[in-house]
Amino acid sequence: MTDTPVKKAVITGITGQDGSYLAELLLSKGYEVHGFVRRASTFNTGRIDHIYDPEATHDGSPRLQLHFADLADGSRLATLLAEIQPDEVYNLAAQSHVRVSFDEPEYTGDTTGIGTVRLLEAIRQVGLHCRFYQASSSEMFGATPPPQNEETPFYPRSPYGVAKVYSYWITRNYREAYGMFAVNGILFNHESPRRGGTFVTRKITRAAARIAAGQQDFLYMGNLDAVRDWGYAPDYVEGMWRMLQADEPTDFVLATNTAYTVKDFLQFSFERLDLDWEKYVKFDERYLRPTEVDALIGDYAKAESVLGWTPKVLPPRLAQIMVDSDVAELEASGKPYIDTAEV
Ligand code: NDP
Ligand code: GDR
Repeated sequence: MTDTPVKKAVITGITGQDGSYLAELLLSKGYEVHGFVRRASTFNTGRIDHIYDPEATHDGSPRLQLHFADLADGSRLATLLAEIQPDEVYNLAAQSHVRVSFDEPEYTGDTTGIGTVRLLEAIRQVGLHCRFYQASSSEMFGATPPPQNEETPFYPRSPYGVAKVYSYWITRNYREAYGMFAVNGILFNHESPRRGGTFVTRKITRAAARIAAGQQDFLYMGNLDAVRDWGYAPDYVEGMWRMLQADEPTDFVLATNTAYTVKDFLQFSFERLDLDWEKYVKFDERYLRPTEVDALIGDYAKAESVLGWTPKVLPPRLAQIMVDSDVAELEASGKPYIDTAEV
């Protein structure tokens, strides 16, 4: 009897929220995981340090291996892919902040858009027969009214959304032109205690924890009327994996089909700590976007019927999980948090 070969996966963006949860999931399934990390002058592996153990080996190699690679550098991507020979590639790397994409539209286009074709072209040039996942976004729907599903026309409202539309179509084009198993997961907002501090949910839950601890007086915010469909990141990485195990390559929406405003999320978070959010939140126009996405509500019926995927954690439970984590983190740190967020 021969052993089943260990599956190898590449994750770009492994240091981000989703990359860290996906790496945990794939390691738990026995994969050898190769994370691509961009070089920074400070450590950027805080979300994966707990799973990076060079001693955890199989056949003499660590189960999780990290490699320096930037989506700006196509030849580096090709070199690494040729060495690793992965079975699955998950492209999660991006300049992922919508507000920042208005400040850095060209950089966002280069990373969030052209970065995807660099990776696809590297796979093609190396001649790999791997499966490819592209982190597409509900931001592609933009101004098209909800509910949104796989058939909904795109109308992006930011340089980020426009770049994601490019990546969506180049992924479909490589599927159709070259027969690649390349799929788009069109994911609606998903959050967790590992969410970056400048996205609205984490900004709120961190501030609620600090205000309750007497370490912050006010929270400055932009448009509180935006409607979002907020899910839980660990549920969503499970859906990404299922997309690459499907019989046929096709695109899927992952969402919760719930609709809450930013105000609702403020209320869920502050009431967890017996606080009235209206006493603490102030408006600051710096947090407005030149063009806003008013309402995103996803219809995930296709993922449910084909992949058997459903979301498990919804608001308000999501907000409670994040607040509890931020309270625990603040207590563990024992030092005041200094807010330098500009976005
Ligand atoms: P994060 O912002 O938390 O993570 C982004 C990752 O991309 C980080 O690891 C970052 O590295 C890396 N990265 C950024 N620029 C480059 C580059 N030029 N080369 C290589 N790596 C780079 O995003 P999320 O985890 O929240 O999202 C994952 C993906 O899913 C993104 O593509 C995002 O646009 C998309 N998405 C996210 C949704 C959400 O609600 N979270 C919804 C729909 C789509 P570093 O750590 O060094 O910054
Ligand atoms: P979004 O997430 O733009 O939906 O993109 P974000 O949390 O940044 O904003 C959600 C909504 O909240 C409003 N808002 C504020 N947002 C931020 N960041 N800071 C504020 O102070 C603030 N006040 C109000 C925003 O205007 C917006 O309407 C996220 C990212 O993860 C993308 O990468 C991903 O593709 C989409 O979700 C789906």
